Amino acid sequence: MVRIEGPRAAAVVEQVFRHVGRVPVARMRQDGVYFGHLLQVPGEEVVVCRPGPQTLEIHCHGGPQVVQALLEALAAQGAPPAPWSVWLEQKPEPLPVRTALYLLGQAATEKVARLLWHQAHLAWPRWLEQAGAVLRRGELAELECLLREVLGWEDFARHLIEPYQVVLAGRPNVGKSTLLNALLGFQRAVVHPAAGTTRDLVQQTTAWDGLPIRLSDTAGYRATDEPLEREGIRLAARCWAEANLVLAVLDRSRPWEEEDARFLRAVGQHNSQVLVVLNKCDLPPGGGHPPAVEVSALTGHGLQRLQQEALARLVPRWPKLQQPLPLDAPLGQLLRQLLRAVTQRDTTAIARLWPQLAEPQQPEEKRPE
Ligand SMILES: Nc1nc2c(ncn2[C@@H]2O[C@H](COP(=O)(O)OP(=O)(O)OP(=O)(O)O)[C@@H](O)[C@H]2O)c(=O)[nH]1
Ligand SMILES: [Mg+2]
Repeated sequence: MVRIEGPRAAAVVEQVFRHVGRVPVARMRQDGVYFGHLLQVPGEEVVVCRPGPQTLEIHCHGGPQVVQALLEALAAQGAPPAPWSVWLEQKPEPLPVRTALYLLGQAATEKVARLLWHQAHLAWPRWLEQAGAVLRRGELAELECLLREVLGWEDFARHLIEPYQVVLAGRPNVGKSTLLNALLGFQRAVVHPAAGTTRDLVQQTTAWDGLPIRLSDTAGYRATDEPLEREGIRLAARCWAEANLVLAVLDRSRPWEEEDARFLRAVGQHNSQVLVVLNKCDLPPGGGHPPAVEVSALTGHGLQRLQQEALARLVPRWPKLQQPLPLDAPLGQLLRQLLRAVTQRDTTAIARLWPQLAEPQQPEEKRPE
């Protein structure tokens, strides 16, 4: 589908399309549908729709050659193709709406896409209208509440696009790499009975309940003099620290040892978000382990429960579909500035900031394509 927008849209389409009944495109009413032929591609039947006064759509069913020929014909009429991001920049939409539409192009799952679509078409337009009315009535305490509620979702909103970092940590041979592969559903990392198999970080992005998750497998944690392995362990510890959640994997088939306690303490020093996982529950228990999520990376037992528990830690609450979200850093920053102005009852700053949020804006710099 090729969309033609602008005051000359009908005149341009007239030069590339002929209606079967020879009715000029200019006479087409809004939401009308015409059937006809492309003039530049003999025999090519297309449907033309008019969703808006200055917007026409040409629906082709040919292959890429037909679309290419159509684009060239349109360009020759003074309607060059525009990359979607450039097209979006020109839309007279308020910042939150445009942000949602922009991020929609980066959504990695259907769930995120649906959420962002709702942000653009329902959640933000409704909120801006409601908050605008509150502001006009001068109810600043109410506006403050509305802003605080939106800003409460910053962490959730950030991870619609940026994956949550989930790291597999553990002593050598507990089955971290096997667990990574099992959680991904394909073999990403090398698995071997020898301890100290994984040295480097092995990362792969997946989705849990429609949210992007980056899983990292790390080198087994132990005291060693081997320089390469030490480097791997150093890298692992850094990865633990940066994670949103650490899955601390223990081997349930071996008896609990002082080394396990030492490992858990080390993880705890790097990150407070730790979920203990007892792997190899298909084997008889070694005994002495604290209660934790039990899985078998080999048979797949308990993996779903592990995912649910991990996700519950990452996302303690889900927003309602109509809840507006601070979708990216610039939007979050603007909302915080506005909140500060509202809290301080600084009407000059509010008058300056509110239009930046609620009124259609042209950005100063172009985003990358
Ligand atoms: N029975 C059983 N064996 C498992 C399970 N998970 C892993 N293993 C075995 O344990 C051994 C070590 O598995 P890996 O996944 O390489 O362990 P790792 O923790 O990544 O080890 P390093 O990379 O050395 O730190 C392999 O022989 C696996 O087949 C499990 O759930 N049950
Ligand atoms: Mg490994």
